[in-house]
Amino acid sequence: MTILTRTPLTAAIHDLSGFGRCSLTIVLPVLSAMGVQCCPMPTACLSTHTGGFDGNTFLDLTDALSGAMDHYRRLNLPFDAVYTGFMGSARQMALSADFLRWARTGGALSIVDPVMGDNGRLYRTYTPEMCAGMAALSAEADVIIPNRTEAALLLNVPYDHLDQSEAALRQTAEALSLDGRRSVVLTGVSLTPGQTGAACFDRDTAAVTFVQTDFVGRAFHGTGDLFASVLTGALLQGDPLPRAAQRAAKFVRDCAARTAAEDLPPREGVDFEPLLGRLTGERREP
Ligand code: PXL
Repeated sequence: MTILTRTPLTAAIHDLSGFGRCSLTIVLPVLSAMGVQCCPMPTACLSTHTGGFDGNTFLDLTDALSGAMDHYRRLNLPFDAVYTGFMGSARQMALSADFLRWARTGGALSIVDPVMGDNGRLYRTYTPEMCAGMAALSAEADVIIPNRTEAALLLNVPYDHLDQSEAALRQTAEALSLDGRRSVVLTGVSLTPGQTGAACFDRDTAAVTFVQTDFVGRAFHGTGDLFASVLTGALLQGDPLPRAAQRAAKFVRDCAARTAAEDLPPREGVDFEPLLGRLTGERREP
């Protein structure tokens, strides 16, 4: 007789951007491929993401999001995780923090990608009030997945002050853990030229480990969302944090290498769809 494991259920609070591969257009297919049921809770609906396309439409969905949260609480949906990303307004962050608190009482893991900016700059729609809201939301998380720009914002230090030495990165990951209360996966970390990856503080072991892969030579939009989505799927499959980060780094590297070889425009994101099958095959059955 085959013993079936229950399909894990995660809420995914991110924007829906039609073209450009980011947020929900990455989160949904990746989690589905990894055997996780994804309940999308869109924060905003855009024609494209805001990085590299002019004139995108932006429909704020705060009221609809609030209604969806109320509905799911009334249904008492048994979320195994709540995974948040790009937010459209400061109010959404406060609503999401409430929702995370509720889901955690039922045992859900809270995973916050504190999406605010990249390469030392804020994304176009982010305000200082929203950055404060993101820090408050991150305080509710079991796991945060900041890039170095977001780490600087969360720690309230200038981006230029974040050192890339191993000792400094170790310290940054630990500082972001709020005295060991939350796990941290700091992305965009390069220990040696030509390499990229993450520094992971695992609250279960209190250890910092590094994952590194070769850097394909070009930065593409949406790699942070792809990394965080694979990491979330792997955690829900039961992987320890360092292994989940390793799998995420490898998948992003493979997709970026393919996209670079095809010479596709960076603003269109990474061409991950043809490689999704690699994630499907990795589900461990009991
Ligand atoms: O990938 C981060 C992201 C998500 N969603 C939207 C964005 C961005 C980055 O620019 O604009 C709408």
